[in-house]
Amino acid sequence: MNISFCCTDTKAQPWLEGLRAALPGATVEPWSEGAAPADYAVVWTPPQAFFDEQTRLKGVFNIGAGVDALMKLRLPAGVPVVRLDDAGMSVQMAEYVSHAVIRHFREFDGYDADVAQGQWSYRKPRMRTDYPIGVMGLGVLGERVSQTLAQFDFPVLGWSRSPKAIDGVQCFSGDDGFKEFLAATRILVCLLPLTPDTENIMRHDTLSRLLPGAYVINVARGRHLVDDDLLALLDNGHVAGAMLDVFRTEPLPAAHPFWAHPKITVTPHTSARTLREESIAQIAGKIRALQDGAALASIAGVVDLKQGY
Ligand code: NDP
Ligand code: OXD
Repeated sequence: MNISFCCTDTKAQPWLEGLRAALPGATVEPWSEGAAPADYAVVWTPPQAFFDEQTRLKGVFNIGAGVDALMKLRLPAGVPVVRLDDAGMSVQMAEYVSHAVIRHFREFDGYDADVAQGQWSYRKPRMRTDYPIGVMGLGVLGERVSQTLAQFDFPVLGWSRSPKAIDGVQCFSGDDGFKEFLAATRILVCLLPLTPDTENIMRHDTLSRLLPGAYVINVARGRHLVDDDLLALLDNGHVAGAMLDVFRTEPLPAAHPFWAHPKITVTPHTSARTLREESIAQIAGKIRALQDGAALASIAGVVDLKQGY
């Protein structure tokens, strides 16, 4: 069995060693143009040339949860694409979003500023009921995040394509539920996959529907958010602030207004990192299962190519 590793912005050696150790007997090599076609591919933002050379692939494993970069390519017909299914990301995402929510709700930025000036200050405690949190996307990550936030006694709402029932979370779905969801949300968390249906979903008319003094947390993809619309709503005060981990161009260009905006906190696409050991164990387990004849339906994380996630 040949496994080809084709991941940009990734140190290949530890992955190659890990995959070789987890799949003894397999040949695991980094891809280079003209290399022998592979049985399985382990990829992150590969070039089209990689797929153009593959004639016998049985599966493509993406070392991230989001497959938007793959969906832009011409993939070999009939080959399953499998994304990471949690692999240690949901707990990181729950940490990040809880941090963002609590930092905003408890006004820790304000306290930091006061302390920096040597001031011992108090702010009036806020009511949790005034800060309903709406999580867009209730998949592997969104479900864990919404359940974690509910543990802090915030009112939590969730929105997904298909209807869901999650303890402690008021669930909405589809186009019909979207406006109601937005109108009841003050802190908005985006955990949607990037697809033609979700691109630019956070724009002027949708963000305007949030409760006044809204707060925006984007941990999904930069193209979910229309940057200028967020800036305009921060200027007019409808949105009080934002914590953003993902951007249309990454790294965020030095001249981008988000860097220096006093109401925006920027982090460098780090809310939920791919954990190498967990990911290798997950991918190797799935390759072994497929080799042993497991049904595709039994493999978690197989992408619905029609839906694009
Ligand atoms: P999942 O596929 O498990 O969940 C996606 C959720 O979004 C599902 O609930 C799905 O609904 C919902 N959804 C999809 N399309 C729509 C739509 N048109 N309208 C309403 N809801 C929709 O993905 P994950 O939770 O694993 O990951 C989510 C995204 O997070 C990834 O695609 C990636 O972009 C991003 N991510 C970012 C990271 C970072 O470090 N910043 C790290 C990891 C992921 P339904 O349940 O009905 O299918
Ligand atoms: C992912 C990411 O999709 O890290 O996994 O953004």
